[in-house]
Amino acid sequence: MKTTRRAFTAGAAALGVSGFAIGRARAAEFTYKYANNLPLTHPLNVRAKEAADKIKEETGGRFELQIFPSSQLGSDTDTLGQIRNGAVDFFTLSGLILSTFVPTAAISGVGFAFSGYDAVWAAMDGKLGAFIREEISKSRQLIAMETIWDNGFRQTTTSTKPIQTPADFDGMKLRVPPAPLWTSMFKAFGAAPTTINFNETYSALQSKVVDGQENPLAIIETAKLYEVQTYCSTTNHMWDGFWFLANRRNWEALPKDIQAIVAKHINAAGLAERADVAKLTQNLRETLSGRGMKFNDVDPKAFREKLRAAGFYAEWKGKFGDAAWATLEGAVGKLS
Ligand code: X2X
Repeated sequence: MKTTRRAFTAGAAALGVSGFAIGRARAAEFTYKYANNLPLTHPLNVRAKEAADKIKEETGGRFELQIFPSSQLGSDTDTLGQIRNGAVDFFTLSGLILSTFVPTAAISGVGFAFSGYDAVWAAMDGKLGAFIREEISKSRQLIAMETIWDNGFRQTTTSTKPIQTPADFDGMKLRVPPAPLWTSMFKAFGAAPTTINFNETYSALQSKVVDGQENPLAIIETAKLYEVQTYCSTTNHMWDGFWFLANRRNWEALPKDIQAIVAKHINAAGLAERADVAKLTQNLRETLSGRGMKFNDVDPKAFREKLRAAGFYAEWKGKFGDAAWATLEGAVGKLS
């Protein structure tokens, strides 16, 4: 939702009130809301705050970015509706959850697609990222900033047992984010996935509604999931990122000079956040072990074979279509 100082001043003039802002902090000409689902301590919010301060300074106070972390404005599912209708101006969201509106956006989450971060950034800052951003733009309601932010490679945690082989997933009540590809992947592993928005995940694990979940170590740490989970198995089953989305109408209502300043600082913050997540993750296995979590390493081959045998790759190649799948394989090589 945006308020412009011109409308505000016009309103004040109509009321015969002039110089309304005299003696008070001058209201920004544009005040935009940015929502996300992560704790304040996650590098994403640290860097977003830094960007907001730089934008306010460089626009001379004309643009204010109000940050609403930890799903304060609603769950991911709710907030996707709000950014589509313009009630929220910006929202960082996994492409897999976005895929309920822009189906192709889930393609970066295909199981075991990326061998490591070199492959991730070559793809997401290259043709695959451009392909997905174009699909988002075709939606007409949203645009995505050029730099995708890092969530990370996802690991599996449980309160009941370590995951050593795919058979350990059989029948497991596992929380997954609200996205068809997540449900499909863990059904293919043999689990019993339950869709729960992130803002209800801690309580679902605490009350044993579900026995496990999967997330990067930086999320397990900053969301304190180690308090309600015991085992962490390094399944590395997929990489996930956050598109910095804008409501198209509200973005286009900004003057071009302000758009340029906002985009510059948000994209720079995304790059800095990637480095922060990488640095933070380096020591998190030790940190989380110190908090009582029991780690085990997993050989991905058996898990990737389980997905192939279950028809997961064939299913999603059909859903995404040949052009998108060719763009993915062009970035990461043949996927079985
Ligand atoms: O919901 C999740 O698990 C999270 C925080 O990783 C995402 O936003 C996809």
